[in-house]
Amino acid sequence: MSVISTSRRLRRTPFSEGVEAAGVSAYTVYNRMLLPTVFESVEADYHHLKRAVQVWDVSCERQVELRGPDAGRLMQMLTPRDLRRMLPGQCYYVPIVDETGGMLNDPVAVKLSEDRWWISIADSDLLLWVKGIANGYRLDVLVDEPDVSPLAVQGPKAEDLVARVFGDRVRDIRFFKFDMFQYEGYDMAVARSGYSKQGGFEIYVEGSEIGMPLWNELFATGADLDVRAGCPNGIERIEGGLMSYGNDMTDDNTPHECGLGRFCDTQTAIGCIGRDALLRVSKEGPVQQVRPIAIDGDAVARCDRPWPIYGGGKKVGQITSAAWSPDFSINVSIGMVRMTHWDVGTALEVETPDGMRCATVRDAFWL
Ligand code: THG
Repeated sequence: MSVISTSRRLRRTPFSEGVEAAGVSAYTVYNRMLLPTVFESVEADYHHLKRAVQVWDVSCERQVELRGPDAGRLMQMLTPRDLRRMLPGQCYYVPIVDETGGMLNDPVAVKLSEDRWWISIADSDLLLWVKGIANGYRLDVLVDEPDVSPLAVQGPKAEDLVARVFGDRVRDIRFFKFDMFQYEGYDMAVARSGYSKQGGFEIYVEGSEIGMPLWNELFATGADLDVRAGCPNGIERIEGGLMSYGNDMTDDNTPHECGLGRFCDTQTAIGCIGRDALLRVSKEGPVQQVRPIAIDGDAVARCDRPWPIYGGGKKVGQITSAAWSPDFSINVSIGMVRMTHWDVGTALEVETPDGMRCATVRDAFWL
């Protein structure tokens, strides 16, 4: 593949200078912003992430801010997850659905206070949908994209590194909760969350100008922890079953098809715009669903288009993400599979770019 030309439309981030100095070797585009995908190599980055600690420029996880008396009401209109028991200081993984129950995004909702929320979005133009709803329903709420850029610190040594910079109080933050900290006079929400299964934190950096000072401090303070620049890792996230919007799911899928039924309370999520549609489809249940799938043979190619899945000679689904896993010595993948072939242990065939491969539906890759 050739290179992508940059311009003002492809936004840099407050940390781009540091990412470049650290020797980034590939980017993708996410919410019209640069997102690093490789530093040393995807495999070297993977081993390092599981062993030490990495700092990730995930500024592309843009925030849609809701501010005003109707912020909570608007938030509940967007998702079938029941938000009534959510408290300030909590983060919720929330499916966002349209009027047909189709997935528009799968962000993390951050409740700052009753009338101030951030929606930390995956790769789709959610701001436009949210502005449209707020204005169409004449809600008393401001909707915009603030100058907030998440910086993730991930890996087994993440807690030690973040504690050195923000103090031991970060150790008390529980999974999917956040607390407020000061850095050089700037208020920052620090959450225990992130797009890996290795544990870690996300720092919501408000004010681009404080980005590089914080970046540099993390590296200076963590030298003995072997801290390196990293990024969401294509192998590790498939192993861990973390879904990628636009890859593993689109607006053609319901949350239930995406395996996100556990984040839906469609009966009680009063006000959710897709509620009626979801109540209708959830009566019968989904006819296809996302599954972890092991693909036999040596390392597969990069999955940049869906690979057809066959069962008994008929097409029964598609693989949407795949990678060779060094730790499990199999190709790990995520696919959407028809009900007739989604049981654990079902034998399948996958049409990869270099030929047919045998494959098996798995429970999870670590089982
Ligand atoms: N962090 C923040 N914003 C984000 C992401 C993130 N925006 C884009 C993208 N990632 C959104 N998608 C996800 C997908 C999975 C998770 C978070 C965001 C995730 N899931 C855990 C899981 O499925 O095991 C835990 C979910 C839970 O139990 O609540 O972490 O990573 N700020």
